[in-house]
Formats: sequence, structure tokens, C-alpha cells
Amino acid sequence: MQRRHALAALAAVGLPAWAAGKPIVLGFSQIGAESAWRTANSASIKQAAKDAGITLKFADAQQKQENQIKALRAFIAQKVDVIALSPVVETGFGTVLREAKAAGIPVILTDRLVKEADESLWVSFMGSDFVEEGRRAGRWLIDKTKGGTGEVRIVELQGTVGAAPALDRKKGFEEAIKDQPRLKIVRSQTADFSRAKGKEVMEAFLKAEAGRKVDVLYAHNDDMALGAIQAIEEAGLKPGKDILVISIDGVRAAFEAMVAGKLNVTVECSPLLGPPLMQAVKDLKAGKTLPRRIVTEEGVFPAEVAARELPKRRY
Ligand code: GYE
Repeated sequence: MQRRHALAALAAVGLPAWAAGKPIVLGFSQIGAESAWRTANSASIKQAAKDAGITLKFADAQQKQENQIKALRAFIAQKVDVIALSPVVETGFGTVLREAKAAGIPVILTDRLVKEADESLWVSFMGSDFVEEGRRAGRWLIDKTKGGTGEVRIVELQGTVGAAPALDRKKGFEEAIKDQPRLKIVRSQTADFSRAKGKEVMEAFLKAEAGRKVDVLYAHNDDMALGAIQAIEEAGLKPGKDILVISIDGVRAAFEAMVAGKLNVTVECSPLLGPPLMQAVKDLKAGKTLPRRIVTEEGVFPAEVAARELPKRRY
């Protein structure tokens, strides 16, 4: 059969546009631009869509769930082929996900998971194991403080309230240190994954703890740690020495801070989800069943290896 006829035949049986040679349309609802991780994640997704010949409708929600819900409704109205969602918080997406399902548009969750009893509302979730990241941070600290005596007083900067990585990184860290009576979280507050808030909340912590020693800062991401490092320095203390600094993500600026001796360890969380997402979209449209869970492989980078690793970092 000639190509023209083949296309006509496809159209006749009502197959979607992409099957007739038109590019697949992917609607992606991104959280915002709160961190270096997020910026790298957006860049990865845009580049991978281009490379894969997928038409990307990219919506930045500026950290607001209501904007994500609006974006998803717009994607449904536009009849995109696939929706990808990186949900800012875990709860409250059920209704709009049911609308997508009713419209026959498959949803892939990327980066963060939602909490919904009906797991058929998404076809796959790709991203990191945030609980394990929290455990890795905790294990590093146990190792670092091994053999010492006396209380180790920890302050914690949490990510966005209600977000999967904030809840899970807290949980994993607490789980790892629970049998270590010396290790105590003395303060814990959200700084919304941002550098500016990280600085602000750390200042408040140090003020509130005046006269008492803060031994460790555990930040749920690098940006908050980098902001807090500034607050520590402005308080006349040495980050990385007077206060051990532990964070998560592994962005370039964190490696630079480690090389400068101001950050002690970063637990890697890769934002490079663009290529696996585009592969998943293609597989889905080719009729394949996606794995329910696609986990990202990641490591832990202590300051000792930072100088060697820095040139290899891709984000
Ligand atoms: O760690 C943080 C970002 O969801 C894994 O969101 C992501 C987190 C990441 O703002 O930097």
C-alpha cells in the first residue's frame, strides 16, 4: 500500500493523529522554578522532547497546585496524547486525574508521587526513592559521628509542606537515626526548597538556639543548604566545620560548596528525567505496558570526592 493510502486508512479507522505520522503531543505540568534541581529538570524535559520529536506543551505552575489543576484541564480540553505531571503536593489531584482518565488520556507521574487510593489514575511513576535518600543522609551522619560522645543537635530544613520529597526525606532520615540516642533533631521547619527561605529559616534557628550548640544541619535540598550556609557564615560560624551540613540533590553549586569546605555531603537525586519520560511516552503510544515504577539510580557524594566529581556533573 502506498503511504498516502496507508495514512488515509489509518484516519478512516479513527486512529489518533500521531499514528498517522503527526508528532505525539505531551502536556507537561511542571511545579515551578524553585531550585537548581527544578531548572535542570525542566531543561532535561524540553531537550528530550525536542530530541524525540515530541510536541511538548509545557506549563509552569509557579508552585501552585491550582495552576497545575488548571493546566491539566487545559491539556484535557486540547486532547493531548499523554499528560505528564510532577505534582507539587501529594493530595488533592484525584478529581482532575479522574477527568483525564475519563477522557482516555494516560497520565505519567514524574519526579513526585500523589497519594490516591485509586492507583489506576496514572500509568507509571518515574522518579527517585525519597525515603531512601533520607536514610542515606542519616546513615552518613551516623558514620560521621561514630565513636563520639555527647548529644549531636540537629536542625532540619524541610521541603515544601505536603510534598512527597519533604515527607519522605524526613521519614527516611528519622528512620535511619531512630536507634541512635545521641542524634537529636532539635528544630525542624519548612523552607519550601528555596535558597532565600533556607537562609531565612536558618537565621531564625540560630537565633532561637543562641547559647546552645547546633552541630548539624540536615536540609532536604541543596538550595536550602546553600542559603543556610550564608546564614551560618553571617552568624560568624564556619559551615562544614562548626556545623556539619548535609543536603540532597547533588547540583553543581553543592559540589562547589563541598570543594570550598562549606558543605559535607550531598545525596544525589537526579533531575534528568527527560529521556526516560520521552521513552515512556513513545512506548505507551506504541501500545506497550509501562512498568508501574521507574526508579532513578543515584549515589551519595561526600566532600572528599567533590573535586574529582565536579567536572563530571551534568546539572
Ligand atoms: O529535591 C528539590 C526540588 O521533587 C526531587 O524538588 C524534587 C525536589 C528536589 O525543588 O530541589
